[in-house]
Amino acid sequence: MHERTLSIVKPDAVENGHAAAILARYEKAGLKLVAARFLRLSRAQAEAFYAVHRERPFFNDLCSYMVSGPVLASVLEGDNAIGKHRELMGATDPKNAAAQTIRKDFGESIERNAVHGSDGKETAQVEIAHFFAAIDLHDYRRAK
Ligand code: 3AN
Repeated sequence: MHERTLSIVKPDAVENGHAAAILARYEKAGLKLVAARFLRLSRAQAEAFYAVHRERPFFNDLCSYMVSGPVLASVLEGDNAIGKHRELMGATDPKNAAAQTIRKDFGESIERNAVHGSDGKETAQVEIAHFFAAIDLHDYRRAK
């Protein structure tokens, strides 16, 4: 199924110089970039983005980390883009992530785990809207 998903290269991976390598993995896997933005989140933006985790014990630390430096947000498109992206990322905790996944290769810890990826169709839509307007998303089919 043709899908779109949100990726965030998190502050640790940007700081450590892995942003381009991570985007290259997406492209190599056949996911197309339809939008990208380099930005530093405000505290309010990070809290809104992670609102579903508001009650979790790690919420404050997670938000502090997400505003600690710039991130590279992008929208990826392709067949089964959501599942494919999560496969490329690997398990939340890099220690448990399979070999050759992004989190295994670039993640530092369960919190500083290099990338974010939407976990379903509805969350993808909501998360994409946190960073991009409809006009920012390239439509390859219409552009042809
Ligand atoms: P995923 O990003 O794999 O979908 P979620 O949605 O459970 O995982 O967690 C969102 C983010 O919260 C993770 N990417 C990670 O940065 C952070 N996180 C999750 N669990 C923990 C934890 N036990 N301790 C610290 N941070 C966590």
